[in-house]
Amino acid sequence: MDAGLLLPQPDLLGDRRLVVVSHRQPYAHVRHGKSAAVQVEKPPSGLTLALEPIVVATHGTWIAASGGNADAEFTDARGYVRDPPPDSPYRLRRLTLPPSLREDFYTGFANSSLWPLCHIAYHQPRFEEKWWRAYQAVNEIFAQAVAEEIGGEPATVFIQDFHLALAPQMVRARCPRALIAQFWHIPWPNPEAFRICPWRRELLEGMLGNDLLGFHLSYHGMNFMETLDRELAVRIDREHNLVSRPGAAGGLTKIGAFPISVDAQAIIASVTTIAAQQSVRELRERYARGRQLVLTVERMDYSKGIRERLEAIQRLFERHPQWRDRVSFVQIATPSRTDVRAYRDYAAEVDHLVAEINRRWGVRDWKPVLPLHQYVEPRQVWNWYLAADALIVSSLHDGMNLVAKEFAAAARDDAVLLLSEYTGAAREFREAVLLNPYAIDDFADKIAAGLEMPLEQRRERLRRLRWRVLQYDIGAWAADILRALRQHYFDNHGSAFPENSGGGMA
Ligand code: ADQ
Repeated sequence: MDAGLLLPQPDLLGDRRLVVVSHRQPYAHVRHGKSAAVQVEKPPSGLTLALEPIVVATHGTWIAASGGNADAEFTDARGYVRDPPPDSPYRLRRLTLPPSLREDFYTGFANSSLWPLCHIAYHQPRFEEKWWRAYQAVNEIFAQAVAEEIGGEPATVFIQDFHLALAPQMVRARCPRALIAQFWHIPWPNPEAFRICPWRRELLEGMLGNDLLGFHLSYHGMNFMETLDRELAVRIDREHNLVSRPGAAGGLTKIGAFPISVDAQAIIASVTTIAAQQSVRELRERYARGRQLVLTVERMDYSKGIRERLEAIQRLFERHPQWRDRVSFVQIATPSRTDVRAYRDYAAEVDHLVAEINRRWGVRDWKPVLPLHQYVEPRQVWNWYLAADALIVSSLHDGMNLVAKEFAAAARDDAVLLLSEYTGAAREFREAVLLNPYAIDDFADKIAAGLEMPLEQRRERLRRLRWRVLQYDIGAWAADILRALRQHYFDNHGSAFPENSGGGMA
């Protein structure tokens, strides 16, 4: 993929270096088995797939926590990867988090406190003092690494997600010349939901270290400002979405909405190759066998509504018997956060439900649900999209949902997208069949309606969805954020970046 094409105006950064900071690294060195060769693996994360092209296009540096079991063999003493793989040609610095902090930070505060706190999916967050301490300590480690990377330079620091809510303020304290932006990839809940967090003020203060704070939807940004209004003594300019803290160090924080997207051109280029077409034929021969093939792709996560969807599939067979033995549901779900008990329990429940449906409704050589609970290479995921007659996204709450957008790029012209109305993507994708995953009967009826939709309507809807994802792709998202950051700087300083000599990023 030519990442340079993705960012139409690379000089949006001026001469500032770009440093991307995320907990998850964009790729890991992994060895499966003692004598096996080391593989470079990219995680099934919307976040890293979205950001890598931007770092390549801007010749930036990425700072992230080490995660692969063979990472150390490929990094120097300071944690820099020695020979980056050809498709990830940029500087990656891996931080080795102390084992004593790792679990409390990641399994604890990030995934058992903040994730359920921000997703209103009726899963109760837990708060433990030691998790919080680890979260603070890990955020300090990241901030220190940024300071080592940029020193006193006027760089642009782009921090990712809910793992690093405190880092912006910590970076600001160490690097006063840095321009700091953060993108929050998950929803921001309403103030009532957020106020159960014992450390809510500290989190909010950390995030006010940003010059620019982005959410997928303006609704999330409004929730954030409402939360600030309740919790901190801030001044909020709702006309311009600006927040200031009288007397506090740092400046104004601009809040913006930037709906993340995908590299639609790269996906289309990949699925139109001969190899992809061959793979699609094989997938259909093996998994559809003359039936409708309905696909789902997600991490194994309770917020994705997998249990609700399986119940809706049962209900489909009860309410619409004409679909028995005529549709196969292929469920691609990567095991995720398996250190968290709630995730292990959820995966076991999903397995149980799948077995029950297959026992009850399976006939001869057909099982209605085919679970593929494994990681699948991105290009093969895209082939699956092309092989499918329909895709269901059943999230109970989702910041955006990149799977829906990838499907819109890759799918056949007559394929159907069934999309939970509680995803950020539903705000843009009006042509999808929108569904409420909590309303099981209606969910089942929507699946039937999607499968029975007249051909012309399917084509028209998919054409529009594809247009949307081509119009606003990942490059447009990145350019919008960088442009907003620059505009914000201009509004506050009355000039574009002063250190910009107009030379661009090359
Ligand atoms: P996620 O919750 O991880 O992302 P999503 O946006 O759907 O959800 O991105 C998942 C990515 O992983 C997609 O690119 C998908 O293709 C890939 N993937 C999923 N399952 C896979 C599998 N079994 N094998 C291989 N690849 C798989 C978070 C937020 C979202 C937000 C993104 C980006 O929760 O709301 O859209 O970040 O901001």
